Parts: sequence; structure tokens; C-alpha cells
Amino acid sequence: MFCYQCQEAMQGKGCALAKGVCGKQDTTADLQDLLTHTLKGIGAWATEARNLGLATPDADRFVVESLFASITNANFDDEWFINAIKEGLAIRTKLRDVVRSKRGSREDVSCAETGSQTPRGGEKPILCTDAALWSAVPQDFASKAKTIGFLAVQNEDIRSLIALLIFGLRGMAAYTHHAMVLGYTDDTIFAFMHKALAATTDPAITVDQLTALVLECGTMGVTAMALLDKANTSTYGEPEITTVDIGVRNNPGILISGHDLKDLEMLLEQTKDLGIDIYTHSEMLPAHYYPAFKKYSHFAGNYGNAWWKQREEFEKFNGPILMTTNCLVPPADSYKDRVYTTGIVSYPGLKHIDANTNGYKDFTPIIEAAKRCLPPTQLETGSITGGFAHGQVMKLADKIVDAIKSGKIKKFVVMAGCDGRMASRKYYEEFALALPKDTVILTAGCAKYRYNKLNLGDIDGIPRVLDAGQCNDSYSLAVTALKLKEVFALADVNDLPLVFNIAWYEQKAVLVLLALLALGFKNIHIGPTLPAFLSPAIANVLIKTFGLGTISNVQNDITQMIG
Ligand code: FSO
Ligand code: SF4
Repeated sequence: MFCYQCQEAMQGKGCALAKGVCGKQDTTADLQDLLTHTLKGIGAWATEARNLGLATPDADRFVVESLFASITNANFDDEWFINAIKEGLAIRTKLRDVVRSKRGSREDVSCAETGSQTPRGGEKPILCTDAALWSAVPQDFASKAKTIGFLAVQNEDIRSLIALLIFGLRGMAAYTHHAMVLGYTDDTIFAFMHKALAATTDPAITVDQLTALVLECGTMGVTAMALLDKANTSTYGEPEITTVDIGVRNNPGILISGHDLKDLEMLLEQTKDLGIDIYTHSEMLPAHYYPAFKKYSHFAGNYGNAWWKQREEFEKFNGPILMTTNCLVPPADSYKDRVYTTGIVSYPGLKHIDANTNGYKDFTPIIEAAKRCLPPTQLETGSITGGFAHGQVMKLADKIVDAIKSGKIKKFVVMAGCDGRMASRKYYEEFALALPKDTVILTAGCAKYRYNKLNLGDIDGIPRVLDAGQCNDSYSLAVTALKLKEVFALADVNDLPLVFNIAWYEQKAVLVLLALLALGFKNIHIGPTLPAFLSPAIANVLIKTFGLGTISNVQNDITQMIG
């Protein structure tokens, strides 16, 4: 295996032993590489099909699901990936046949048969690639995987840009999937995914061409996050200021984690009046901010913290746990019989709840299990406040603008992103504590758990930590910033009193970063380390072009970012 897609890549370089830091087995990593290779082939044929005016719905859905399933801590199940590869090859072959029949030509075959990258008979070179043509039986998977992983790309800058693009696509797929389950799609996103995947197979692609695709990935990331924002707010209402209980009640509970609000809605509906309470964990916390979920009296509160504390917290929860998306940590034997997966999440030995053809999920097994469980053990008491998505913040705009004008708010510090288990992440708690009292933290994503219970106070009633929601709601923070730019009639969004100190962990954060760059934000600090997949030269380009930086120590960074 070789995997370097997340912030916890071994020794800052990549996981290359029998298992990754996240617990992913080498076999799974190899299968993910193979599935990605399959997606590139699908991308090539789907792009060709679309150029011929054909729709590609199977490929669109499959690419989104497969990219999403390959993000960190989502799917650890070899069988799932083997089945996906087989399905992918079938989709690709069908697409190829449709393209050939529409074109009335099979000229790409001669190219395939010679194994040449050189097009013949007018065939486009992209369709002559291995990804567009490979077919295999499972016993060949392991040997094939060795030839098509990231390390098969010799030039380290090309490899770095391909990785940046593919990881950005994986993040985009996660957000696109959440929107899709709510019935919202945007064809330009699918078209871009196919085009970008196909482009990575071009042996002659240049650094400049890949850089352009990476920047386009950021622009498309804005489209995907805006689509999800529309899907969530149209379905569940505009998030509003909400106080969320972090204690426990006396009934048995079901804990729901991940990002999929549709799953939560179905679970809340199916557990009404049963004497079972529903608690959120980690990235599901912001669900409490949506008006549509407030009508459920058994929607009890949030239990615990960020994803990486789940081993300790799931143990104490006592009841069943539903993982709707990442981040799943390999479960301990002591509670693994209580963990259920759904959607693209899968882990060997855990029970999985599938949707029927209408997208409906029957959570009866979880509900029946909950009835036999003890109520959760209390971890903490009190509450946290959030719900500061762009709609809500704009309702407070006058107050915020006044506070800026009067100097009561000197700076906004965007500290969105992900949390992680590295000890060095204590930095974010210390940074939040060390910020001057005239600063306001804007957050989204599970990074917030480092400082959302610190009681940092408020400025004239405006809390010093404004939580917009899940990591995708970083979009909301960007919208807020762009609106403030208008209010203050600034030429450049970077003239706002706004700095970025973002924590990243997995590929959604990669997409969020690319999206922020596409929106014109500069001088973004990401940490606790720069991605392992950035080659020195590519990192340098990002530093020089966009002022990208990382972190050092709290005191230096406060001086540098706040002054
Ligand atoms: Fe966190 Fe995990 Fe939301 Fe990520 S729970 S780390 S960027 O999946 O998606 O912020
Ligand atoms: Fe390692 Fe991260 Fe890849 Fe897991 S996802 S194998 S921790 S780089």
C-alpha cells in the first residue's frame, strides 16, 4: 500500500506498511487505488459520451459514490471495494460500447491492441490509456494495484498535482453525495469529475494543465458546497442560533454520527414516541441548528466530541451508534456489536443498513437494539451554542458591522476544518485561548471541538465562537465574508479584518481549501502540518501564489496573524 491522502500520513510522508495510521489495511488501500483507476477509465469514456451528447447517469452516480467511499475513515471493507470495481468495469464497458455505437467506429480497439499510447484513426489518445481499457478478475487485483497507484507517476510534481486533484474530487464527491440524497444535483459537477479523472491518465499532461484543473476543482468545489447549502436549507430550513444540550437524559439512546442529514431525518421519524432519545456525535452536531429537526422532542442533544474520541465515547454511550459517513475509527470488540453503518460507510463485521430503491432506510434493527440498552453514561453537562450560518449571521449584520466600526471586534479568525488525534492539535485550543478578547472565531467542521466548550465569552452579545455547521458549511463562512466585503465596499475580500488558521485532516478539507483559494482568499494558514502529498515545488507555488502558510507556535502565530 501507499496512501498519503490525510494529515496523519505516517511520518508526514505516507502510510506504506501493512496498515495505515487510520487502521486501513494494505489490501483496502490497494483496492481503493484500483477503484480510482477504474474511475479514470469511466471518466474517459463518460467524457467522450458527453461530447457525443449522451447522458451518463450510471457513471455520474457511481463516480460520486466511489470517490466518497475512498475518503479517509469511511469504508474499510475489501468486499465492498471488490464489488465496486466489478460494477465500475461493467459501467465503463457499457459506456464504451455506447460511445462506439454512436460513433459507428471501433478504431480505439486497434490502439488498445497495440498497447500504444499513440492514437490511430482519429481516436483520441485519452481512450488508449490503461485505465480506459483494463479488465481483470479479482485474483489479479493485487498485482494490478502495484502498477497503478500514485507512486507509478514518476515526476513528483505531476504526482503531487494529480493527488491534490483526486483528493479534492473525493471531498467534492462527499458533498455532492449529501446533496444528491436530498434530490439536488448539478450536471456541471459530474462533467468536471469525469473530465478531471480522465485528464489524470494523459501521460503528456503538464504541470500547467494540472494546475489549471486543480484551480477549476476549487471553483467546482464552491458549486458543490453551494448546492449542498441549497439542498440542506431548502429541505430543513435556514440554520438558526441554537443552544444544544451536551448532557444526557434517562431513556435509552441512539447516537448518530457523520454528515448525512437525510439519515437523521429518517431515524428521527422512525423513533418518534418510542421512549428512545436521539443524540448527535461529532459532525452531526449542527443538525440541531436546522428548524426542521426542532419538532422532535426526543432529539436530545449532542454526546461527546470530535470523531477521534469515539472509542472512549461510544463505549460509554451504552446504546447503538449509526455511522452515516466518515469518520469511523476501527471499533473495539467491547462495543462493535452496537455500531451500524449505512450509505458508503462499511467495516467488516459491522451491521449495515441499506436503502431500498426509493432511498428509504429501515432502522428497525437499531431501534430494537436500543430498547434493550441502558441510557447513555453522562460525559459532561451544560450546553453549546451554534447555528451561525450565513443566513443567521446576516440577520445580525447590523450588530456585527457596528462592532467592527466601533473597534469592539478587531478581527475574525476562521478556525474551521477538522480535528484529529495528533497531540500537536492541542495548539488549536491554546491558540483560541490566547486570542485577544476583541477577536471572533468563525468555525465549521469538527475542528470546533478544540474550543467550543471553552466559554470564550461574547462581544456585545455576539459569541466569540460562531459555529456555522459542518465542514461543508465553511462555504457559509465564505459567503459571510463576501457579504461583509460588500457592506464595507472593499475592493478585495483580503482587505477584511479576517485571517485563516484552518486545521485539516481529510479530503473534504482539501476541497474546502481549494474552494477558498478559488474565491480569492489569500494567506490561509493550514495545519498542524502541510499535506504530505505536496511536493516541495508545488507547495512553493501555493505559498508564492496564494500566500499559503502553516503554523509554528501559538505566540508567533498570534503575533503574525493578529498583530
Ligand atoms: Fe470532521 Fe471526519 Fe467534517 Fe471530515 S468528522 S474530519 S473534513 O470527516 O468531514 O470535519
Ligand atoms: Fe494513512 Fe491517512 Fe491514508 Fe489512512 S487515510 S492510510 S492514515 S494517509
